[in-house]
Order: sequence, then C-alpha cells, then structure tokens
Amino acid sequence: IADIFQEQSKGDLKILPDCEGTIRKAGKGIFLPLRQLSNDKLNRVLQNVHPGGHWTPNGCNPKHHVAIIIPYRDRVDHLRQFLSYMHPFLQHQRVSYRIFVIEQQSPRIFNKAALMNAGFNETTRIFPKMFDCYIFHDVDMLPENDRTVYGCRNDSSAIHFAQHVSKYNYKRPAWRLTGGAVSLTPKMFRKVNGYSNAFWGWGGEDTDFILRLEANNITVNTCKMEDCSYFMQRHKRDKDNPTNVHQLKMISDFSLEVSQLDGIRNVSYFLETVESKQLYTWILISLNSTI
Ligand code: UD2
Ligand code: MN
Repeated sequence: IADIFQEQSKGDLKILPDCEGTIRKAGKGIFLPLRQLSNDKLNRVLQNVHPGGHWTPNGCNPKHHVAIIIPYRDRVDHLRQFLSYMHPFLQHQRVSYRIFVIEQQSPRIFNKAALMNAGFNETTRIFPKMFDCYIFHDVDMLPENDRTVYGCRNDSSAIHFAQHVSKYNYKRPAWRLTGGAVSLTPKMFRKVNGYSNAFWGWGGEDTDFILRLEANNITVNTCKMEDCSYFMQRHKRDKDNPTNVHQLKMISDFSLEVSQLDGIRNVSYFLETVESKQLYTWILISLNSTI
C-alpha cells in the first residue's frame, strides 16, 4: 500500500515508527484518488481492508483507533463513492479505523441523531474500549484535502471538519453547527449524553449538539478552508426526511438538564442485524418512534 501512495503523493509519504508523525507529514494538499487511482490500484487498496471495513497501519503506532459512524438509509450510490474514496484517504493518512454504517429500517421518518446514538452504543458494546476517537460523518461528504486529519484533539475539544462545503460555495456557515463531519472522544460523547433523539426529520440536531458541547464546557474547533474543504455529493432532499418545523423552538428551549435525560442513555431501538461487510460493518436499527 505504501507503494501505491508513494506514487500518489510524489514520494512525501515515509513510513515512520510513530503514525502521528506520518499524519503530520501527510498534509501536502489536494487528495482526489477517484481521479488519480486506476481501478486496478483502487482494487488493491480495497483488498487491504479487513472484513467489516477495518484497517490499521503496519510499522507504526497509531495515535487513535477511530470509529467512523455513518447514519444511513437508501443512499447506495453515495455509500459506494464514500467507501471507494475514504478507504484510500484514511490509509494514506495511516489512520487505524473501522467504518460503521448505521442504517434505519423503521419507522418511515428519518432520525439521523438517534441513529448516531444507537451506533455509538452498539459499537462500544461490540468493541468495548476499542475506539478512542469517534467521527460522525454524513455519507455524502468527501474531504478534498489531505490536511483534514481524521483524528481527535483531546477530551475537551471537538473538531468540526465540515465548515467549507462545495454545495455552499465553500462559504463558512452563518450559524454554528456540527453537521457533515465532527470528531470527539467517547468520553466527551458520554459526558454530553450524545445527540438529542427528539429531532425527527431534517435539521436542528447538529445545532442542538453544539449547545450540548458548550453547556459542558467543550469547545468546538473549526478548520481553515485550506485545511478542510468538502465535496458534498449531489442530492435532493430525501423523501422521508421532511424539514423539522419545530427545530428552532426546540433549539431555543435547550437546557442542560433536559439534554442529560435525552440522548445515548435513553435512545430506544431494536437491533435488527450486525454484519461484517467487506468494506464496512453494517448495523441495521429499528428506532422506536417517540412522535
Ligand atoms: C446538513 C448537515 C447534516 C445534517 C443535516 C440536517 C452539513 C454539511 N450537513 O446536511 O449533517 O445536520 O443538514 O439534518 O452541515 N441520510 C440518509 N438517508 C436519508 C436521509 C439522510 O442516509 O434518507 C443521512 C446521510 O448520511 C446524509 C445525512 O443523513 O448525508 C444528512 O442528510 P442530508 O444530506 O439530506 O442533509 P444536508 O445535506 O442538508
Ligand atoms: Mn447532504
């Protein structure tokens, strides 16, 4: 695999005993393997992935073991692109990782935040103490730049990666949010009790999440345009993910006390399936509707 990327990065990748050093060295610019990798090379990268979408670098100690949590339903083209892009991207950075796809089977209306909560609970149950960094990631988001280092900072600051997104002409959002891609340690996620389960449909859950972080004295680091920019795969609004018309009121009613009662500790779901696919671990969930 090192050979493959040696060509990609014009020789700037060195295998060091400490993966962290390699990651720091990785940031030389744009990373677009879909344009650059031949099918043959891509297949070789994907063959290196262990069942369940896991990979860990050889010859160096990884700084983190990263769980990538993808809330998902009915976006198969995006998922294919995501997997064929992200495995090379993460391996190039020599991140130790496993990709989890948390799919909603029911009810009809989508709840991204509750899926991420269920995903956190199941991954920590199945792999106790395995992951020390979680990245919650939309399936349609692809980091364009190798300087977007897929790791966590520390137990008191999260990183919001997806500030500059193609769909919004790479402009920084006018309001604070944590949507698209955000990293934090499991300790922090537990402290804030994860996401609210109350946001059915589209919108609001990521702003509520930032309020949770701030109420718990966790800072949200953002990332400069030249270090973090994202391509969002094109899509329309999904059929069963209507705008949550109550989102502004729900956000303005935020309280720390309520957030401690609504989150990973009370998310209610039925675990339908867990399966190791070739390129990801699939977790199929039926959420218990609260509306
Ligand atoms: C923004 C946020 C997103 C979320 C959303 C509001 C950014 C870059 N993204 O994205 O994180 O806060 O607003 O809820 O700030 N999904 C499915 N199937 C569905 C519906 C959604 O798989 O039927 C998943 C998928 O991973 C998708 C994500 O949920 O990427 C977010 O949904 P979206 O892409 O429709 O929302 P978008 O682009 O407005
Ligand atoms: Mn999207």
